[in-house]
Amino acid sequence: MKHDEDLDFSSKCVHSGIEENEFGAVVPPIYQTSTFKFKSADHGASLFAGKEKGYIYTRLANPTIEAMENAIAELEGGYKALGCASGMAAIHTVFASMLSAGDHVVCSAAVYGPTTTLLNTIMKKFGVGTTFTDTTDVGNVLNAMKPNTKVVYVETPGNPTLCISDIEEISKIAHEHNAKVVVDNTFMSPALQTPLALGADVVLHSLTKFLNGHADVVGGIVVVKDEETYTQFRKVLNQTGGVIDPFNSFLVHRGLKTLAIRMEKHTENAQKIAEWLEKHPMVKSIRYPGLKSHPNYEVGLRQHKAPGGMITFEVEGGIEAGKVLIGSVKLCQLAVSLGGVESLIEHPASMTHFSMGKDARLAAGITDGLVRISVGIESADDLISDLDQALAKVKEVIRHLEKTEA
Ligand code: LCS
Repeated sequence: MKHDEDLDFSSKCVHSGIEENEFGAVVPPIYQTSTFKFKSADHGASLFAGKEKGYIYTRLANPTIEAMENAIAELEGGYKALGCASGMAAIHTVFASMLSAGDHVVCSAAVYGPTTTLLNTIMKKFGVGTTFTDTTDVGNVLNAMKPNTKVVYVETPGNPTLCISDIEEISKIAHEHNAKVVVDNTFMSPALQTPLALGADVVLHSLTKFLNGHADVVGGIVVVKDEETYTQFRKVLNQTGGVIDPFNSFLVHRGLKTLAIRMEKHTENAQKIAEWLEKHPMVKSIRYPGLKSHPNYEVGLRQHKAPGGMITFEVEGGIEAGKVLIGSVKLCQLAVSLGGVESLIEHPASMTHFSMGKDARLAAGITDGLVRISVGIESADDLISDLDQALAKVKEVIRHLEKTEA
């Protein structure tokens, strides 16, 4: 029998975080309780004083939440994890724990829109400055570093441009400048990329996406490397209160069991669809980390195990044509979010990245015509035939417009 740490990733997905329980239940119970009874006044006081281990109150700790946290910490190769109410709560927990007034952050230009907004509004209000830069070029990271830079924040692949930043090289630069590296690993999941092994200090996720995988939970997670960081972050999360609840933790833990096979199928489908789209005459440009045409293809090959389930592309005919496309798909659903078993399509400029403003969007390469697909686990052929009929509609509309203009 292999030691736990030698198990294959797919075996870890099924077994991580599962402890023996009273009745031998194969699936751990849901402790849907806000509070825990003390055995005596002295016992309560001793738990509060940290003299004894045990549960007190679910905002501070809960066995169902902890089981899910331990599973993800193991999959990411970290020390421990902190379950948060959403991906944004995870990002806020990280910033609030690592930064003080007067500190500076270097952040990838292409990140989830509200991450940009959080840094530009709330963190700015508390005296934290940010330089946004294209982190796919490590030279830009070096140029952006200041004596007060405490955090280099990287999302890779970036939402929605799928640009890839070199975690190992960026970590070297950050560490030479006494700054820590935080990676948003939402688009890859630990099945495909483990940033801590590449030198990052903290990794976080929107659990809402691939980790849960079934579009029925909003949650977030932060994974850290050592006890000191864990204690520092846990204090902030306990005080600010943005914790995940037991039932959502249970659902995420259930979703994790199939993470390895889901990511295989997402990738297999996305690769087929991207190769098909790349050859389609109505597709003006396409970004997928598994295509050789991707500008950071080589970094991707070094850094991730597979290119994942996200594709962005632009159709001929600009923003209006893009709207026709997303309004014409039938199997793909027009919705934001990503990483679930069902395929979703959206328009970043008017939806997920609207809050950034046009200038920041263009600086990050998010053009108005860009369309993003989160490829699900349906049949790739069915998805291709859906996109084919939608692209045929785009062609019809463009022809019609050209005729009326002529
Ligand atoms: N990080 C990334 C890379 C994300 O894509 C998202 C959400 C978050 C963090 C925040 O997570 P949440 O608080 O929503 O759990 N991304 C979304 C998207 O692209 N469409 O809708 C949500």
